[in-house]
Amino acid sequence: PDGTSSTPLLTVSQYACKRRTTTVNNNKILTDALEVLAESYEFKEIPGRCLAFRRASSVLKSLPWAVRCLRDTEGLPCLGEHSKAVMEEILQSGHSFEVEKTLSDEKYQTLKLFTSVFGVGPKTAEKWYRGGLRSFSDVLAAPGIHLNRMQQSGFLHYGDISRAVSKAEARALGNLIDEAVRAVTPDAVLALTGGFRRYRGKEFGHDVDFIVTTREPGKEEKLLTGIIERLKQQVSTLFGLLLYCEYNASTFDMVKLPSHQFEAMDHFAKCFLIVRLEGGRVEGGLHGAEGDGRGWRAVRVDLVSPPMDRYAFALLGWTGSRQFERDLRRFARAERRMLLDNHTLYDKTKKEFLAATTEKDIFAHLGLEYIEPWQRNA
Ligand code: 8DG
Ligand code: MN
Ligand code: MN
Repeated sequence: PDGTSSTPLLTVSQYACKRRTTTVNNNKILTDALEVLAESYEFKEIPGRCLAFRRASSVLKSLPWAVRCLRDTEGLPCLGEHSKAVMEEILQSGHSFEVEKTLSDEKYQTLKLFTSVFGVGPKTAEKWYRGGLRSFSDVLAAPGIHLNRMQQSGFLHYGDISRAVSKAEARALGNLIDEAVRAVTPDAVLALTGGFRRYRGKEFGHDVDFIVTTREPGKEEKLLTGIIERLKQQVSTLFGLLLYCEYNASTFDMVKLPSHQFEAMDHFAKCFLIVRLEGGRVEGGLHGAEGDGRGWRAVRVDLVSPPMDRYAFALLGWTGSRQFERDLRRFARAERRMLLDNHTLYDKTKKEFLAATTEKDIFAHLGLEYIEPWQRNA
C-alpha cells in the first residue's frame, strides 16, 4: 500500500463475517462463473472444491470495485490457482471454457433442473439421473418412482415457486402471517429473517423466512402450531391459505454443544409452507400469475420458532447468507476457540455458554465488528 500498486488499500479478510457485502456485486460476471463451478462440484460431491469456488466468489462479491485484470486481485484471500485461471480466461476473452462446458453438460443441466423442485435434493436428483430420467415428464411418467408429499407439491406449484418473490409480495405475506400470529397471541414477536432481511433494494427472494416467538417461556411451540391452524382455517375464496405444510416439532436440547458441522440443521420447531397469496392484496397486482388471470400465486414460506432466550442465535443463523454463516462458525472455532450454531455460543477455553439477547451481543462475544444484515450478502 504505497499508493503505486493496484493492491487494495484495505486488507480483505478471508472470513466473510469480517467483510461487508451488500447486494451490489461489481464482479457478477466472475462470481456467476465461479458459482457454476461450485455447484457442479457440489453435484459431484466434492465439497472441498465446491467450497473453494464459493469462497473465491464471496471475496469478489465484497469488493467495492470491479476486477479488471488478475493484477487487481493481488493480496486478496481465497483465490486459488483454479479460480484465478477461470477469472483470467474470462477477463481476457469474455468466457471460460470450463464454465461453458459445465453449462452444456447434460448431467449438470439435469441435476440443476431436478434440484430446482421443492423437496428434491442432490441425492434424489442423482438417483433419477442414474435411472435414465432427464426431464420432469420422464420423472412423472416413470414407473416405480415414489414422490413424497413435499415433492408432489413441488411439482404441482413448480411454476409459481420457481418465480422470484418480490419485496411487495414479501410484505403482503408478512401482513398475512402477522394477522395469524396476533390472532393466536397478542404478545408474540414476529420478525422477517433470511434473504428479505438482508435485501434493501428491489431484490427478489426464493421464499420468505420468518422467526416467531413469545415472551412466555415454553409457549413457542404451541404458538407455531396455533399459527398453522389459523392459516388452515383462513379460507381464501374457495381454498385454504395453506397449499402445503410440513411441521417439524422441536428437538432442541439445551445440554447439547454446538455441532462441529457446517450447515448443521437446528432443532427448533419450524415449518415449511406453500402459501396461497392473493394478487389483489398487493399494490399494482405485480405478482398476479401472468397471462392466466388467476389473480393469486403460490409462495414458499419458512417459519422458525425458537424459545425467547435463543432468539438472537436463531435470528443470526437464519438471516444468512449461507456463506456468511459458514464463516461466522469457522471464525469462532479457528480464531476464538468457540462453537457457534443457531442455538448457542460456547467458549471452549472458559468452558461456558455465552448469553446473548441481541445479534450485537454475539458479534461482541466473538470480538467482531457488528455487520448489519444488509452487509451479510456474502
Ligand atoms: P433466498 O431465500 O432469498 O433465496 O435466500 P435465503 O433466505 O438466504 O435462503 P434460505 O434458503 O431461505 O435460507 C435462509 C437461512 O436459513 C440460511 O442462512 C440458512 C438458514 N437455515 C437454518 N436452518 C435451516 C433449515 O432447517 N432449513 C432451511 N431451509 N434454512 C435453514 O439455519
Ligand atoms: Mn429465504
Ligand atoms: Mn428459507
